[in-house]
Amino acid sequence: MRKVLITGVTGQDGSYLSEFLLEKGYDVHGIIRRSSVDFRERIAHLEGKPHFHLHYADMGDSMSLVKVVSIVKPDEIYNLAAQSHVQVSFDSPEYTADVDATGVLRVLEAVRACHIEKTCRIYQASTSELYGKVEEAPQNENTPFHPFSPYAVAKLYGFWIVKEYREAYNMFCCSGILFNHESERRGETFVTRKITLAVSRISQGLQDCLYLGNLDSLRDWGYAKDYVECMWRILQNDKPEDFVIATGVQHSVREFTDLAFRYAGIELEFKGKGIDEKGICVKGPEKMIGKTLVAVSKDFYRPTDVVNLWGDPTKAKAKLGWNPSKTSFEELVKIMVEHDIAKVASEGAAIKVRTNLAEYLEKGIVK
Ligand code: NAP
Ligand code: F7E
Repeated sequence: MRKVLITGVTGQDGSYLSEFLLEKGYDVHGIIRRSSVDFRERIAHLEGKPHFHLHYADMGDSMSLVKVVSIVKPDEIYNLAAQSHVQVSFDSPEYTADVDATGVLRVLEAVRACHIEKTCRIYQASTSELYGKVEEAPQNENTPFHPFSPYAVAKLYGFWIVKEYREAYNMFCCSGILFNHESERRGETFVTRKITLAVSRISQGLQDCLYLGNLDSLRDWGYAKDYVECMWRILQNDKPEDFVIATGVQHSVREFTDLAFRYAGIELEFKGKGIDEKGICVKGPEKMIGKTLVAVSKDFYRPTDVVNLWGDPTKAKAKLGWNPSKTSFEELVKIMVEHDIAKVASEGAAIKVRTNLAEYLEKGIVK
């Protein structure tokens, strides 16, 4: 039975990848970090399965990583753990560098320290944020990098150290340069999930208005469930290579918002420009008509923003046989809205009382 170690197993991608690899017949080991509360919502349904195991370690602690690698002796490692929020990387740049840059080095060195570098294949979660202030569109494996946030700069180190270990030590380690991928398990402060949760709350009378930052920002959004399959395919390739994983289709934050509201039965008209732009309800429940349901807040603007991400998945299609069009943009938005409408219907009132998260998000206290 092949053994796999996943860092970031509690995250969006880690949870889908665990499900995928368990179905493929792997013995799946995941790294979790110590916390004062046990809150592992995304993998709760996997805990207790005979081939799903959890180990404590931290990306900031090389000894803990060496210990887990020496116990598991994995055939494959998927390094997904990261401080993954771009805005947070402006607030905590040093921590982001430690986890997202040096953390990658710690994983590679743990593999060498355990003498499994000839047999263990390593996947590194690289990102389209590396293209940052883009120099061409669409972006492919040969497009120059121009990182445009502390997160992207840290991930650039991760990308290059993986390439260096491949060349210096002949290790099978490679990067998936993944464009944004979303799902009903996406963290609640990333823009897509923030939108689908807000749409669900607004449509159920639990929130008045959704405040966003740059509505013109363009992203190539795919479905996370489809993308984890590609991570696995990258490690099954004959030789270690880096791949762009994207849908090849681009949409703006405004388009995502508009469509999400439509799936909840509300039509918007966007009026005004920049900070003054508003999304006004023109069709939907009577009491909402004419109301501003979307507004722009400077709180959600970034010091530098990446605004034109558009991936070219030609290489992944040709060499890995991966299908980038499995889930369309429209299907993705629908899946997320339908999920969140049901979630808010069952928990909405409780959420409001418990944390006022909707209000925090609305006022920009949580970004
Ligand atoms: P996510 O939901 O934010 O999950 C991040 C994971 O990393 C969580 O399991 C988190 O654990 C763990 N982690 C963070 N700091 C850690 C530390 N110091 N030690 C151990 N574990 C730590 O991210 P995701 O969306 O699944 O993304 C997975 C990876 O792909 C990340 O590296 C991200 O940067 C990269 N990426 C994501 C996208 C995307 O669109 N989703 C695109 C390109 C690349 P806790 O649960 O304990 O916080
Ligand atoms: O922002 C704009 C924001 O935070 C997308 C991570 O998984 O994908 C993710 O990073 C865009 C940006 O994701 C709001 O300015 C407008 O232009 O959802 P996001 P991201 O920054 O693209 C990449 C590939 C990763 O690697 C990362 O780990 O949307 N935007 N208004 C907003 N963004 C947020 N979060 N909140 C807003 O209110």
